[in-house]
Amino acid sequence: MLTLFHAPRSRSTRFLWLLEELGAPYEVRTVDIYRSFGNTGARDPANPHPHGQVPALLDDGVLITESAAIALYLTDKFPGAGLGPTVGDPLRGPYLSWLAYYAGVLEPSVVNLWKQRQDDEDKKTYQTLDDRLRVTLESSPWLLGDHFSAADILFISLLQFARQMLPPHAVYDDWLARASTRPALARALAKDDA
Ligand SMILES: N[C@@H](CCC(=O)N[C@@H](CS)C(=O)NCC(=O)O)C(=O)O
Repeated sequence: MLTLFHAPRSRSTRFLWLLEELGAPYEVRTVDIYRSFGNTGARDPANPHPHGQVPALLDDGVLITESAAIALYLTDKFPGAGLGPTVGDPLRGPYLSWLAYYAGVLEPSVVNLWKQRQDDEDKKTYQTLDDRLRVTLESSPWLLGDHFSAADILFISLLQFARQMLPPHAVYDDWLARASTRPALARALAKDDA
């Protein structure tokens, strides 16, 4: 059984979405977390994440943390759902590249944006993100072409919190609008606070 350790309106909400997309059986354990905005909450002893954060996923006793790792783990575990190209698929390389770029390049800059301590490197990251995403989404509906994937979930869920990291542009509005019509997202949002 999969157990998602979750806190409402946080980075774990995206995994409600992915798990709903996958049609995977799972249970949710809602835990408290420290939230620096508002200085509320606290590390929850019931949360197995080594840093007291969410998301954390337990799969029959195996702990997986970090959004990009959880996305890859889940799409590999349920390949039939077609939400992440598997080894041997020519799209595996682009898929891994988007996941690693999300975690290694974009996340640190977005944290700086939230903490209002952006420097020139962060601004360069948003510029290159804008260039790269625009080229991709002008020619295809999703990051990997015609097929929606967990990579879209990572980026879109971040954009839902930090739309200001990219300039206004129809290509982004259309991408977010396409995602917002997905029934799995509606189911996830209904469970987010439940
Ligand atoms: N790099 C981690 C970031 C996880 C993270 O920062 N989660 C926030 C919630 S959105 C959290 O748990 N904060 C509580 C804390 O840092 O103590 C990931 O993507 O999974």
